[in-house]
Amino acid sequence: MASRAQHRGKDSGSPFDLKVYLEERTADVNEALDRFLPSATHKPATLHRAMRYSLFAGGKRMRPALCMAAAEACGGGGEACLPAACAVECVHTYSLIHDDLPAMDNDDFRRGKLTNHKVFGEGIAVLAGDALLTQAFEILTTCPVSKRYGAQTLVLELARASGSLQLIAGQVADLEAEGKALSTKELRYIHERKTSALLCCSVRLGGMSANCTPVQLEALSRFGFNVGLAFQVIDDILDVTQTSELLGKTAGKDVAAQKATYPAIVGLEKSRKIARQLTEKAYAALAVFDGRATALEALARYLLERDR
Ligand code: GRG
Repeated sequence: MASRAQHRGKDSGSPFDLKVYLEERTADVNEALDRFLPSATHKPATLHRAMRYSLFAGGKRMRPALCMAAAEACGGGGEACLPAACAVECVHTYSLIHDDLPAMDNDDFRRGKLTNHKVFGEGIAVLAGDALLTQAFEILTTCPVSKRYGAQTLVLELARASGSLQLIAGQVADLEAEGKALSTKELRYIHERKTSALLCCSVRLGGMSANCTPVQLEALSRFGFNVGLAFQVIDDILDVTQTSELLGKTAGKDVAAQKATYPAIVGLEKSRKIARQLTEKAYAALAVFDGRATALEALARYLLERDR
């Protein structure tokens, strides 16, 4: 099956339209996720319904989009990058389901809908998260491999980003920091792991799916790392400036939980400045792509300027 990414966009000669780009890539990812996941009626049906409930609840699909845009910047894209794009979205969705549990952030709303445990109960929500994490690795094994990047390299990439030194380390530090005054250095440690690690992994896996050169991989790492940090700073800002309706999740939770955030530590204006500076660093990393990273650049701008 040819992806929409191959039908339109990068070679069409028309000016780049991020809205159309995101619609097309999201449609491709949604179709692929639907193919990769067991059907909602497959036994145990409750579990598969719960996995699909959160996965198709209307997330922004930023990690898959970044993954696909990175592949395209390296001359790849299309079907070849879809397994990596779907794998990172499964890990991301698992982390949100677990993050929303009463034992963690205890949230009732996510992606504009009731959280997984509110609909299916805590036990099934834990298991749906576990199953999505495992599913991510199964999906990743269908990624075409190249001389430079074998299956082991791809699996290691995702395992490291989601493991106890990155994503989960960030969540642990976040939990342990509640109610404490943090320095910006300590807050950055959390943001690097909780958010930046998976965004960085998304673009790296996209590059690997396109057999990128070591120089391109290094550039994607710098881009992903900085965009990831900017993403979390903006997320902190939106938590205090936007409504729950617009965000699709409970706004103002960071303040209520006395969480250390950039706005709480340095104020809103300085936080906006930091997000802009991080985005500038991300743009600078794209120089090696010689104008072929239009989608990555547009995504970085969109993430900086987003209102939800
Ligand atoms: C292992 C029990 C256990 C839990 C793990 C790792 C973890 C739980 C949670 C960390 C995940 C987390 C909430 C990170 C913050 C990153 C972030 C800003 C998420 C929101 O991303 P968006 O805005 O969400 O892209 P959508 O819904 O649009 O996909």
